[in-house]
Amino acid sequence: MDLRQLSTINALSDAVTVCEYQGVKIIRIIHPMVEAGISLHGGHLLWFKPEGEKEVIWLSENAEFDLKKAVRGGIPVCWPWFGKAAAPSHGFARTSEWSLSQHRENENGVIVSLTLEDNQQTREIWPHKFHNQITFEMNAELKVSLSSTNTDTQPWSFGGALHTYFNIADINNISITGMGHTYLDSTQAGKACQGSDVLTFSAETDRVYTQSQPTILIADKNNQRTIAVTNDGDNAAVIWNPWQQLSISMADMANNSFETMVCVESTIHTPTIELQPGQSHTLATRIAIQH
Ligand code: TA6
Repeated sequence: MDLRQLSTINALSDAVTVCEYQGVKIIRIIHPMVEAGISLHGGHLLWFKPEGEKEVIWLSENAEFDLKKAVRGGIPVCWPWFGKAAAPSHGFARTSEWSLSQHRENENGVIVSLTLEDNQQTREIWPHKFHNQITFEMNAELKVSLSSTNTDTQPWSFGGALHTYFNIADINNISITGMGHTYLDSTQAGKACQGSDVLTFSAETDRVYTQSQPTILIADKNNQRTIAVTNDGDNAAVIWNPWQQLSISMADMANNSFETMVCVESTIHTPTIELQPGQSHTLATRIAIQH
């Protein structure tokens, strides 16, 4: 199914429409500068394509839209924890229903904001009150900002990630720079390791880089472009490719589709961030294409 071709159920403006796929509401952006899709389930960006560019974000051809699990690909919002720090893995935000709170557009692009607040379901998993707003600024670049506010009477701590899956031509012919040298290797139970300046891929890679530069560059040689990822409000950059064996074990990934994706994630890992009542924190990622 090509999600870009879904029929419109509600036109909100010239550039912003609502469509639906298997019960999942998708905010679709078709603007002279950019095309994008954002699922209200998970507050999850599914595709992003600036005019004249190939898809920047990878979405699995076997992605499952069932209003239960997180969609494989796009930008899952992992919150209020990263990974298996608690259950469910990567938190509940990526499987919660977000609300559209704002959309704006002009000739330069489109801005869409969604919100998620605590409710009975979230409090059963995590007993705190919060207000989350995620804002997608879409033009030739994409900026995603997740702002979390403590609306409770007690402090709480959180972690998470904007778990971006990037679309690349061939994992065997990309290199990543700017992620720093120091990392925890999740394929070796979080062992602290030292790497080199340039990261290339030839096996499963799952690393938490703790001293990244502000901008990480993915040189996608076969696509003749570089994707620049500038993260903010994070304390780690997670880089992940499952390689073949793990892909085969995942029902929502085609066996060889690991070849065309890599995750570079703006992450709050360790330490987590404590917010006092009324305090906010913004985790962001800015994605730009360079030729
Ligand atoms: O960010 C890397 C990671 O935590 C990996 O360990 C891998 O499990 C991946 O995320 C995907 O997790 P998911 O829960 O979406 O299958």
